[in-house]
Amino acid sequence: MAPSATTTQTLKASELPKPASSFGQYKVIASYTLSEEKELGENGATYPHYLPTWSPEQKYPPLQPFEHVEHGKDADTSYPDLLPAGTKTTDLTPTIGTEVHGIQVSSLSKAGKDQLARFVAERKVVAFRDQDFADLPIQDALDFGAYYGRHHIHPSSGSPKDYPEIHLVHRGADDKTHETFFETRTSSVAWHSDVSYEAQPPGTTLLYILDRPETGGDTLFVNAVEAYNRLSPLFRERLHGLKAVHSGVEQAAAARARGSIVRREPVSHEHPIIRTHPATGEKAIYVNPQFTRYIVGLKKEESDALLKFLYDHLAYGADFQARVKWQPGTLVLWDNRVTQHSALVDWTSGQRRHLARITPQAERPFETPFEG
Ligand SMILES: O=C(O)CCC(=O)C(=O)O
Ligand SMILES: [Fe+2]
Repeated sequence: MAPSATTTQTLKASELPKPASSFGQYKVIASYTLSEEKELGENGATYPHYLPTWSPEQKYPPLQPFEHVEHGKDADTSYPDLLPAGTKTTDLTPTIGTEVHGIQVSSLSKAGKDQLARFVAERKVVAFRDQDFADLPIQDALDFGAYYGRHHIHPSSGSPKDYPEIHLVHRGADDKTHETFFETRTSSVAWHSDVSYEAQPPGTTLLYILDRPETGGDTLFVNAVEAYNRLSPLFRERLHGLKAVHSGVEQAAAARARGSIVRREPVSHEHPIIRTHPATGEKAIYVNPQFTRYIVGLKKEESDALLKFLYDHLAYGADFQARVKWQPGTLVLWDNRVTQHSALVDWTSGQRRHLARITPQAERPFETPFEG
């Protein structure tokens, strides 16, 4: 008989293939060595003071509860200060995403900032073009963001020197990590809601571009309210009252395993799997495959199956998702309570991608009763 192309082989334990990491390398969760020559030299980063640093001296105690003030509640929903005459808005899709031209977010009045929180909660993600955020002193950008809540300091991501409140996304020029990443993974899509393991996860969240590839590196968003509304009333009713555990332990362990820093010891928290938005009253699915571990009270197989259904439902819902294309000067805000997002690593041009996130924390997730 002709030899089969595939033959059984016996492997020693040391030769066993390594399982793919559950943490995408596209997401900066651990330090790496920056190529100073590439990042600081000619054609280096446009905003070198925003290059990532990881300082082992940055050690913080556990986060304490604080009272969140939801400014979106106070907003005039005709948006006179946020979207005055002459502003151009274009919806990216019917249920999620709007692009805005013609206003400068950093100059908004208090009323305008309240309207911003509400508009973002309603539209889920909003891209403001031609913004000056990247050119402001970092402290001014942080002072603006502080209106929406206490700054979250990420346990392990890179931050600009002396500004641990800024979370950086950075892929340097000529970075080749995608080559190894796609040896073990078919796709870079990794849906998540940011740091949902915290007791009070972020709400109104800001992300602005510093450097970008000409094409590629878009960010995907999904509307978790619409995802909830698409479910049958019977199914929605069953989800109410359930809680899930979200854990930051594995992210911290991955950072440590890579020799990186952990600024604060990791935590886990239980959150309702359907949460209500404090300003809009909308209900959203609040479980995500990066940080949610299991549903409390279910057996493992039951919890795994239900979570997989919810993750797939969110991931397949291209008819309630939006894709943001970054342009120089783009500032994106999303409401992290009612959306999930994913970076995309789909460019191989070796062009730098560099973004800064400001991450105000919000209320402890709460649920209101099923309404049919
Ligand atoms: O790089 C991106 O597009 C988004 C990264 C991300 O998940 C974040 O900053 O929260
Ligand atoms: Fe994120």
